[in-house]
Amino acid sequence: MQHNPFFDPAPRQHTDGLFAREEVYLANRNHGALLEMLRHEVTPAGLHYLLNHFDVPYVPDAEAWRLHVGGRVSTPLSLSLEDIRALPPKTLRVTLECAGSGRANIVPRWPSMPWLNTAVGTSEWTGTPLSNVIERAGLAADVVDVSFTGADRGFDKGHEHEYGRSLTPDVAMHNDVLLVYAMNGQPLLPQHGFPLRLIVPGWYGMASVKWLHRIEALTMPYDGYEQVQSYIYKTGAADRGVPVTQMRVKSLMVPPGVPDWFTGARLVEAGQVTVYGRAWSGNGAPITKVEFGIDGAWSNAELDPPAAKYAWRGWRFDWDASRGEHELACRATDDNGQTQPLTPAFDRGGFGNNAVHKVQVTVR
Ligand SMILES: Nc1nc2c(c(=O)[nH]1)N[C@H]1C(S)=C(S)[C@@H](COP(=O)(O)O)O[C@H]1N2
Ligand SMILES: [Mo]
Repeated sequence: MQHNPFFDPAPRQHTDGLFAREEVYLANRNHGALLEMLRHEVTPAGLHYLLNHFDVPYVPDAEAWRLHVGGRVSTPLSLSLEDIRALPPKTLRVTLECAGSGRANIVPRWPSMPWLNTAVGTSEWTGTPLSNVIERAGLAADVVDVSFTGADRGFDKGHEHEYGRSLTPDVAMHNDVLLVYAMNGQPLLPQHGFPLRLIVPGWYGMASVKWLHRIEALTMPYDGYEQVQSYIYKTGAADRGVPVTQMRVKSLMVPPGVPDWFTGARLVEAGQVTVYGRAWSGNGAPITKVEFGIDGAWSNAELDPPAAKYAWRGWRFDWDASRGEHELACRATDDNGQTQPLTPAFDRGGFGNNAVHKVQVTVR
């Protein structure tokens, strides 16, 4: 490894103490959804959660942007946005969730972006299937992996890198994996990948590389930092781990009532209250059931009509709120029979926490 000033940082340790200044720094630069805005079926672009590892690249002139396609291809390409916009367009409504959403609710927690449970949003993503570009370049028969590199660069645990991820050729060639230039019908916002990003529907967000400027066809598995050292489920230090891929089944509710400014504690007036929420899963698996929990007793919520394949599904529950303290919860099940756990499983990096969402309320 090249010498760098962050080569041997003080190793981070799991903690269950107060949030550190470094976590607050990350939470200021990144942000989650506002749960009340789950009422929107498509998240307004400015309310979409944000997760950037490094600095947002400054791109003053999108027309000068080039996407380079190289490695083991028959025709290396250098494509402008105009070239990409000339390819057959496709729009998909896709729910994106950060694999670290819920990290701060795991005890002990990994010091990183301290997500509670709001790193999720749904957009109408417009671009062209990635397969259109890969076919034009032509993969050699011995290609086993395709890497995607963003224009943002920095360090993690002493490793300097541009943010990069890979997909196996079968996933990369799937018709729903998109090279995207528009979000909700508008050019991508700078923080969401302007001018060009990948969207890998059904997968946690880390696969959807922003500020995409290089695609490379490889004859060996890609060994970029974010692929092999970061997004791996691990239960212990010695665990070789399992790569993080598809999203796990999950649901969230719009907390009813009104909040206390500092604590966020909720106050609800007694009587009929409709509680709204959304549920989603990975791999385009439909949501088949959402249950609503009141002090540990579960009943079925009412589902909205089936949603777009990769988008969250709305649900509602009519709750007769009685005076006192209550714990509300929601729990989704998908078509594969997967159901959310009541409590999070431990994961070293804090990935894949799909435990049920609980909200404490006081009813007066
Ligand atoms: N180039 C680049 N792409 C990236 C990231 C990044 O830091 N750099 N973050 C990834 C992660 S971890 C997530 S969850 C999503 C977040 O996308 P959003 O900020 O548009 O919601 O982008 C992914 N793509
Ligand atoms: Mo993420």
